[in-house]
Amino acid sequence: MFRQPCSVGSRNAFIPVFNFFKEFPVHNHYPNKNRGRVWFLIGACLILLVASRSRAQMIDMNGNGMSDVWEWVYNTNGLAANVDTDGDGVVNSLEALAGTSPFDSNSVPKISFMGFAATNFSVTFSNAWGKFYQLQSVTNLGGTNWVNETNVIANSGTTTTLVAPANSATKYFRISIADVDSDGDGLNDWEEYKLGLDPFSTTSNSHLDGNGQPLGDYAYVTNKIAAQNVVTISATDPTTVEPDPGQSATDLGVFTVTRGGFPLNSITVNVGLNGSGAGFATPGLDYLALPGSVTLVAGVSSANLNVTPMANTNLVD
Ligand SMILES: [Ca+2]
Ligand SMILES: [Ca+2]
Ligand SMILES: [Ca+2]
Ligand SMILES: [Ca+2]
Repeated sequence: MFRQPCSVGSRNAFIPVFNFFKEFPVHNHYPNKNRGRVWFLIGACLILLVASRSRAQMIDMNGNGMSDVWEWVYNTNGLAANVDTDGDGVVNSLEALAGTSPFDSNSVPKISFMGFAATNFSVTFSNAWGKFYQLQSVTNLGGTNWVNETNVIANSGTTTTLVAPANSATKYFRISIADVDSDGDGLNDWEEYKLGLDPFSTTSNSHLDGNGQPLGDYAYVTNKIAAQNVVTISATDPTTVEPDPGQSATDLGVFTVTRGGFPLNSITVNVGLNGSGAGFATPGLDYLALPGSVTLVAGVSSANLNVTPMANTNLVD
């Protein structure tokens, strides 16, 4: 389905081979059925709605049609799929497909440059590693036979450039974004990059299964995500000794706050004491008071809380 194309403007005179106009974003609505692919159109100011091929594999343990990895990365916490939360023209389910943030209108499939030089048309756009981008063209606006000009799975930098020959009097271009599972292990390439895995190896997690064989990446990820952000605290160094008056503490106690799963987002863990009075050490008197919370930023799975004892000042000679 097409919207009417824009009228031909003066830019067309400078780029006679391509009736293209730099008018973005053009991706301001999508049908719900378009679940396997995001399109953003270049080369003409029209909106394209396209039925999709089947979706590539992804981790979707909560069955909402959006990658659980994407949900954790952006902390979406039950965000509706068919709503455009940040108002950038892309509904959340398609932000998930593009690997962009549903809370940031600047995080969106976006063209940063396009140009026509000699015999080629090129377009540069912000990328997400592991996404499959195709540059496609059609020679007339009503046409439906889009031709794949070139494609790439992004795996470097922050932008990708695709180039197609300018070999027709008129060409309209679009870029499609889709997930791809290069190694067929059930995790798409974008997820594997986000989780620090190799999208071209099914056993890249360095763990062994119960039989001593390399653990598959899919099992590894689903096991870990089942414990995503489950927090535990342990006394990694359970004893500490108060120093003599005038001395600094040399033997600290240590609590370690650890979260399960992958450290994809920042979380703050509240910590508290569960006793006071006789028999309990007193903060600010027996030891330096502990903070009331610990923040584990993205990329960090655990943090230590040191317990620093204070010198006895009430010793009786
Ligand atoms: Ca999901
Ligand atoms: Ca959006
Ligand atoms: Ca966005
Ligand atoms: Ca894979």
